[in-house]
Amino acid sequence: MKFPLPTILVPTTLLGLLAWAISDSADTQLEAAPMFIPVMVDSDGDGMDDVMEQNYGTSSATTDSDADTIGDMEELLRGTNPLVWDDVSTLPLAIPNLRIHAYTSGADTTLQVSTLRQAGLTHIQLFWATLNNFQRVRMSSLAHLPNSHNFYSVASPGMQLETYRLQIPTAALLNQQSMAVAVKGLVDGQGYVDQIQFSVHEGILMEFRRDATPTPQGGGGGLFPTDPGGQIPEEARSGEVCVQSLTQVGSIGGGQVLYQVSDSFCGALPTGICFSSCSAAVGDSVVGIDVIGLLAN
Ligand SMILES: [Ca+2]
Ligand SMILES: [Ca+2]
Ligand SMILES: [Ca+2]
Repeated sequence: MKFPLPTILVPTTLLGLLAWAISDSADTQLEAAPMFIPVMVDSDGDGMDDVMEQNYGTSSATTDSDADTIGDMEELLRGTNPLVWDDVSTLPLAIPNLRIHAYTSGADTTLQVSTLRQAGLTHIQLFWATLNNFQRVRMSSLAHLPNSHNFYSVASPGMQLETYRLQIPTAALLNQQSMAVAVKGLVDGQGYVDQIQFSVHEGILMEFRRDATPTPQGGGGGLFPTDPGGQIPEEARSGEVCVQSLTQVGSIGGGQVLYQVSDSFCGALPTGICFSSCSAAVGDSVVGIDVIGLLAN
């Protein structure tokens, strides 16, 4: 069986940054029972919900998992690793940012839009894309769904962390094999956009993380299940993630780009999963959905 990754958009230059050791214990089968942790619960009040903390390996009992004085969610927005101690005296000053993250617990998936800013976040827009459809999501159509809007103080002088959370039925994401959600907004008056790309494999909702995924080893991108406690097929190996290098071979138009898998392997990353068919994907052609590209048209 080929590993279906029709939505993964991975600039090869980014994957060139990835480096980690292959785990010797990679053959361990994951036998975890499903865990249903309530969504939109942030026990330590750092702007990162408990399920999201579990997904990233951070602690839901302390705001600053690595005790470097920068909070866990603030680190994700600054691009530093919340699991690796950073010397704040040598770090560049924080700059504004806008990010979208997702996590699943049971039947619920939460989309979280987070911003690190001085003055404020305005003109927020959400966009939704599948292989056949691209649309702006009307906020009024989401008003009935559980949501929250919160503010947090942060270590960066003069800045504040602001989050919007929206709870949607996981089933709404599972009925598409490939999809992407983008957020666009003005942060301190400047335009920002971010997107999260999903793919469904054997009923599991997966997200692609392209940037510094927090791990004790450093970071990297790849496919991760959005539900840290969900059932995973027997062919999947826990503690690893399927990493693919994609080379662009053509443009289809309509925001879709054709890639060929030039490299594909299982790499050790806590909370990741890898399928035995991962490496068999080399040579496959895949279609990437680029919402940001669509927005630029
Ligand atoms: Ca938290
Ligand atoms: Ca920290
Ligand atoms: Ca850190």
